[in-house]
Amino acid sequence: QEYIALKLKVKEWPEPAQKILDGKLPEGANVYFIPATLRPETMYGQTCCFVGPHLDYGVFKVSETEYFVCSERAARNMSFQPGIFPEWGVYPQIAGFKGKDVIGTVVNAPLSVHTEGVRILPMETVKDTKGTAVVTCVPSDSPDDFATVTELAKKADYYCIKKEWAELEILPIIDTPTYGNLTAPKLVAELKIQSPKDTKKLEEAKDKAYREGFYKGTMIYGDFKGKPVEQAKLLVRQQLIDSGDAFNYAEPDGKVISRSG
Ligand code: ZZB
Repeated sequence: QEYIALKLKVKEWPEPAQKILDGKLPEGANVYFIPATLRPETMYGQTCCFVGPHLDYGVFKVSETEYFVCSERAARNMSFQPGIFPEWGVYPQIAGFKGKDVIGTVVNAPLSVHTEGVRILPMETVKDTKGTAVVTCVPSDSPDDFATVTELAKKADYYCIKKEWAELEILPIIDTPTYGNLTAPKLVAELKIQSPKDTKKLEEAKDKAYREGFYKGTMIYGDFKGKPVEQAKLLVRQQLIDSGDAFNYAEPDGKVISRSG
């Protein structure tokens, strides 16, 4: 699985995270949350970024001034890919926390219309066996993301967040013949998906959204407005890599590289 890993730079930590990180980072260090995505062309529509509240995360040193937040498993995989960590197979961890410790962190999401920054929010269905265990949220085009932000806004107190963190404007970025320009909200309504726990229906919605968006979608926002998604995907990917805001991240087959092997 060939993902693109995006660098979301931390602008402001919440108090629990500040305590955990106290004294562990050099002056002027930049820390990035690293979501893995298959849909770079949707990055304009990022409204937040998810972590699994009960999952473990590490802060890994990639250079004197750059630190990545992701699962240990992902850092290990990255250390065996060129151009990420300086030393092959080495991924120095300087701190660790649970996802819930960083809820509310403000990060800068590259290409997002929300240039003021977006929040790190909880998503119960994030898996730490896939990608980096950090998932950037595009509610216009990902049914899982739309179902989760809807749930978070509805039960903000229960999730210990501010309602407005989950209510950033959802921008149309891709037009499709079947679902219009807000594919995910449309599919969530059509399939009567009530919550992020409707996993079966969400699986179906994701499948439909992928196929429609990728093969029939047209960009209606950004530098490649008017181009088919199939082309724009490669162009946005390259743009993000050239600007230093992203890098390639390949997911090895779990059976080939296991934690013990
Ligand atoms: C932004 C985005 C925008 C995504 C979209 C999807 C869509 P797949 O096909 O099952 O491999 N993802 C990545 N890592 C995880 C994880 N650890 N746990 C849960 N979800 C994760 O799914 C890859 C997609 O699943 C990734 O691409 C990421 O969300 C999420 F408009 O990033 B995506 C129709 C989907 N649309």
